[in-house]
Amino acid sequence: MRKKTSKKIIKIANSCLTLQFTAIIIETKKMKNVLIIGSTGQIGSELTMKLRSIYGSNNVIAGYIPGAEPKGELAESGPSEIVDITNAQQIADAVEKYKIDTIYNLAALLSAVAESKPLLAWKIGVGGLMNVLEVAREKKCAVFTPSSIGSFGPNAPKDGTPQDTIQQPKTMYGVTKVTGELLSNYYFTKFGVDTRSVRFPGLISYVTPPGGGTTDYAVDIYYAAVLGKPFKCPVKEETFMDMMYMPDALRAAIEIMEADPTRLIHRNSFNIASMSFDPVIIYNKIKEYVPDFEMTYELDPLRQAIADSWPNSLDDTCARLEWNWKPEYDLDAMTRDMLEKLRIKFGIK
Ligand code: AKB
Repeated sequence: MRKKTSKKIIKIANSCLTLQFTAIIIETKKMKNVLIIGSTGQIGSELTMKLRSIYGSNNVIAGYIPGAEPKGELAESGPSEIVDITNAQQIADAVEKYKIDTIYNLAALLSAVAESKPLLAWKIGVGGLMNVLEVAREKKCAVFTPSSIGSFGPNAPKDGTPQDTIQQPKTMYGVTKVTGELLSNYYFTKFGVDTRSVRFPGLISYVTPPGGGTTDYAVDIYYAAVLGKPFKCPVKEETFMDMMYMPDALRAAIEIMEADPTRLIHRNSFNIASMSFDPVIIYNKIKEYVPDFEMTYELDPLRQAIADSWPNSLDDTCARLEWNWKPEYDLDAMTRDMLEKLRIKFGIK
């Protein structure tokens, strides 16, 4: 009885805070001119469009590397600039030219591909971040650099992994993410650079496919279901990982940068979570809407080993308390939306 009452009070308090927070975003947008490094990737392509819709098309600069140029709406809706994260001068020039106050650093190799290219993963993830932080220190920019569930390793508690716990990843990806968190905190405490971050789970979206991640199967499975193909799952049953629908992830990336700094006890990086499932759970959910969908297993030993070293689910209490983080999509809502949007994308009735 007592438990129920206190839950209710927390719920009411949280919803009050949400209202108050929404008002703060509307009244005082802190980001004026934003540079996205890695704007054509899985997160960047959608975040750039979302930021343009909030802050104005000309105020959000799509940074890209040759060979990964913005296309279509992304190219037409606002300015873009070649910004290779491994080239500090290019970052500084873009910041100067567009009077940038906030940098979204989205350049990275995902977990599975980083295992085959560890030096490049370090060069981009850590060397690139140092370039961004140095420019940010000189030009007084705020910096968002995503971390990941991959920043934890097998020594962290598996379920409800706490905000502050052992981070001893076994992958190169995780090593770069933990290093990135430490460097970002260092630049905040030492130089006052306004660095902020969230630990993203596997991100699911119908827009730009991910490339080389361990959680990619949770995107691929929807494409197979919509295209009427059987799906070969690369990780085995009971492999639980945190996942999130892209609209929630984009909101998190924006809300953390707009959050009231006086409330932030943590900075780099916040656990955020919305759902955790294994292949059986997502398959059964899709089957509710696509009854003849079929899945078999064809294990990828690398992805399985990486997934086994990661948490099953994170505890995101600190993000909820310090900046009112709250996901909107659960597995069912995400599945309905993914299937609908992919059917539209492929012209399937
Ligand atoms: C990956 O699988 O590498 C990423 C991640 C969870 O950071 N999606």
